[in-house]
Amino acid sequence: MKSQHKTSMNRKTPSEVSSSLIPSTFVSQAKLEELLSALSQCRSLLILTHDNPDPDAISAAACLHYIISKRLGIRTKIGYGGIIGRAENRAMLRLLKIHATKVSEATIRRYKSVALVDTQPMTGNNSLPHDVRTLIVIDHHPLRKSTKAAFLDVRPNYGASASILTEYLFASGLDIPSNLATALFYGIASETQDLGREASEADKRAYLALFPKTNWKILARIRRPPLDKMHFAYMAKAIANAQTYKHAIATSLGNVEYADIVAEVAEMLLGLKRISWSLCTGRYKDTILVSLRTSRTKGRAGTVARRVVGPGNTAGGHDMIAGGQVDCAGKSEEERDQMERKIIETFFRIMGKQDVGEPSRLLPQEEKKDSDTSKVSTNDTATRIKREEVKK
Ligand SMILES: [Mn+2]
Repeated sequence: MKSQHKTSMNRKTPSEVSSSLIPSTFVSQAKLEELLSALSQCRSLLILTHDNPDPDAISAAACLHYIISKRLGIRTKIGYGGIIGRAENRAMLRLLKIHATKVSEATIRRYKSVALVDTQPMTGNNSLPHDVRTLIVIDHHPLRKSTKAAFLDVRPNYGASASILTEYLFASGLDIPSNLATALFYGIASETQDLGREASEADKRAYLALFPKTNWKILARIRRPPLDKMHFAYMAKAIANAQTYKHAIATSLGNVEYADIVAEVAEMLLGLKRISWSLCTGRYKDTILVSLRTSRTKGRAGTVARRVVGPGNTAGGHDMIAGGQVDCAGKSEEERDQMERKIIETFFRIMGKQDVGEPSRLLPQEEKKDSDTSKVSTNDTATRIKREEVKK
């Protein structure tokens, strides 16, 4: 069925695809009305994403916000629990004028109605208190048994939540502002690596539908944002600490100022020749964050991530991208270092199966310094840069 679909699509020119395939295969009006009627009793809505929202989550939330405010006039706010640190994501918010704010648990509790986008209750990557009910869940991660909502649209076969929301947007018949189209296009493009990673036919359809409305100049500025010195310090530390083992690479960042650098590093390391798995750890507040990437299309990275963090901790993901969290509250810095090391050891053990063998460093040690001094100096650099940035 899937391959038949593919063949028929290949025979068409792009314009035929956009005119014939898009309207009939997108979500129906009825589904959109179902979404809107779930909100009939509601006066204000909080759209909550995961704690460190990526372009997929940000654009999906912005799209839901747009549809709801235009169609129902409900006061709607986009919130997240963590921090948006990645330069691309900050540029996205700024250049596309998307308003998303950090929300505390108390703020979340003030809202009677909450919509979760690109995440689900109790996944460990969002700040929704476990006793707060969700009105709406729209996501593309595998459906959890515990996920309940008045309106639920979870499609694990989609590569991006932005693709799901694009369908609602087209079904709504509303004007599509260029900023929103650009956000959704970037959401799909970055989540699927330009349709090369975990993208389905549905993602391609959404991508094509948004293509003519995308602002390419703004998109180029989002993709190449100015980077602060911190970014380079993290990259330096990631590379200095990186170890390889068979077809896997892993590194630890220690304390980080923003969580999404952990995913950024995991993605960067996957670029190494002959490597098909990468992992990065970093500590943000009282959590050790784990980010996992693989180039294997059926890699079941989510399953590997759950084994890496171990029982009692949360993890999840798709075939090629996954993440997890390990609680480290009450632990000393030394114990936290040790926990990060243990995560990497477990990862390498999984990668090596029964085989023995030692991981080796990505880069040879610098000869003039011993390992400890070089480690301390990278730490110092990061701290010093942070101080400088704060002064500015
Ligand atoms: Mn996503």
